[in-house]
Amino acid sequence: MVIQDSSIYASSPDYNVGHPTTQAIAKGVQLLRPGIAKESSTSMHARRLEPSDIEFFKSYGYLIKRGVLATETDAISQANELFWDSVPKQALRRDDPQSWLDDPASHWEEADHARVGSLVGTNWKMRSRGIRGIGTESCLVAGLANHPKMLKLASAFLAAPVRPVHRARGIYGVFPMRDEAHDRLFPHGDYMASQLSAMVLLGDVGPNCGGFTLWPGSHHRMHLCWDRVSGSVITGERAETYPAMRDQLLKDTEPVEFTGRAGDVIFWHPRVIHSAGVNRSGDSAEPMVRLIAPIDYQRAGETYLDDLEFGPGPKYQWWVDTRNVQEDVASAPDNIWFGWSFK
Ligand SMILES: O=C(O)CCC(=O)C(=O)O
Ligand SMILES: [Fe+2]
Repeated sequence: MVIQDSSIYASSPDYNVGHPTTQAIAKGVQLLRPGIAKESSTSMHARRLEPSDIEFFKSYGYLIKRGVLATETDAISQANELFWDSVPKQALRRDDPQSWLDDPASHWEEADHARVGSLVGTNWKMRSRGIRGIGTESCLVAGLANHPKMLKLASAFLAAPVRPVHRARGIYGVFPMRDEAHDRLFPHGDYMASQLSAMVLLGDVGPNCGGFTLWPGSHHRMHLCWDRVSGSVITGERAETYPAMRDQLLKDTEPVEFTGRAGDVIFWHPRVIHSAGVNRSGDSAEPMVRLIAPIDYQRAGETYLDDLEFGPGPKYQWWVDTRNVQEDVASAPDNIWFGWSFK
């Protein structure tokens, strides 16, 4: 049963800070410099999942599909308007880069973080609670997440019809900033019980402009650190192996950032280690704000469960549409692709 009434949890934090994925990165772990995310030879085929796409996704845990939603210019421009219209007191303005460059978070009062989503450093996760909260607007849900091309691609990955999406996570912005103290990646894994995740570009994003950044191949390395194949839970010894595996990955693997044009999509394996990128455009002639819509998919017709201890559910990760499912199985060395359309 998915609990609909979230009012009793209205004052709980967004995240479960006790979740093993949130353990700090060990001191002395040096992150490698990000490169640019690669494409499969068929990334330009926006309508189908080709065999070369599948091979690429299996190896690296991500797949770029160019231009899938490029024709959805109304939905994309409405999403951009929604973002800028939601800024408290219009303190950050779309056509006024000077308004963003000095500590954008200074404009958020205490109540704004809950009302329009938290802005920490340069990163605004624009979202809000409630069945009509930010993330549920039709430009995001009908216009992008449930667009027939997206549902078709998602079901080609998941070997089943996908459950229609009720909400995107929201709109996530990365502002440029001159203060180098904020020039950092925050690598982590999400615990949203998603079976397939996607980021849709809501504007053009060049290199070093805050592109969604991920560590290729990390889905393989992290698979056994989770209790089940897609669920949110990590217990027992895995609570220690998770951060150890992640830190080893960070030491030896070069991350890559997703660059492209409005309407391009990156599909990613939900166990991939990732981060928002660093937006250095503040020092360039054309400062820009990076905007994406993060979306999560799962198979239709499964038995969905709220997880009150780990999330997602009304208490933690309420902005996530995906849920744990009863049909999920224990993770094992040979079952990373359990439930996918390929082995
Ligand atoms: O904004 C991004 O690029 C990544 C956001 C993210 O990792 C998250 O919120 O889980
Ligand atoms: Fe994340």
